[in-house]
Amino acid sequence: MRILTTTILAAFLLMSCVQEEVVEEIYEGPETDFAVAIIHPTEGNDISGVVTFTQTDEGVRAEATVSGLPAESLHGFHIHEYGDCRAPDALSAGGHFNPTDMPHGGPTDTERHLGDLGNLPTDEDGVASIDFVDEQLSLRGEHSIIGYGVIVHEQRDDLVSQPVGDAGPRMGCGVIGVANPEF
Ligand SMILES: [Cu+2]
Repeated sequence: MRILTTTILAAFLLMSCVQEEVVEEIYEGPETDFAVAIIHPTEGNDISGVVTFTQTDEGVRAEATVSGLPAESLHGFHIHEYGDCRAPDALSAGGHFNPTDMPHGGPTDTERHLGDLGNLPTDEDGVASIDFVDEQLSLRGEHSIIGYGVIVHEQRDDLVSQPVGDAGPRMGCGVIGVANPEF
């Protein structure tokens, strides 16, 4: 009887060890070098666009083309904390992606939300095209941007006002997904 009890105890101990190991494994998201977000218009707007993110040795290269915006103007451009565009005004995407708990800033500031990508500048046709490398972004590890939201705002981000740069309502929303590298 004692042997049986000891055996059962040993089995329980072993099981709890195995369980702990599983719990301690940290999920770091999908391994990819290419991500993409399709920008859909919020209610009452007619913008559309594509944003791609490519992992490089220097950081993440962001390339965006967004059309249907007002001509010759600046529009706040951020990664937001939820990849959730369900609300007609895209407020479901929440605040800025800010896993390092920093104040709002511009993309070249050391103190910034990781999601602070600055502004999209439009041409005379209301089309914004940008291509830059963000040294602080990553498609890997615990601060990976995969799965979060991309928002295009109606107003200019002043890069200073807390917590969101006074960029106004959201004109477009997209979700950053793993891109097909062969597309
Ligand atoms: Cu924003």
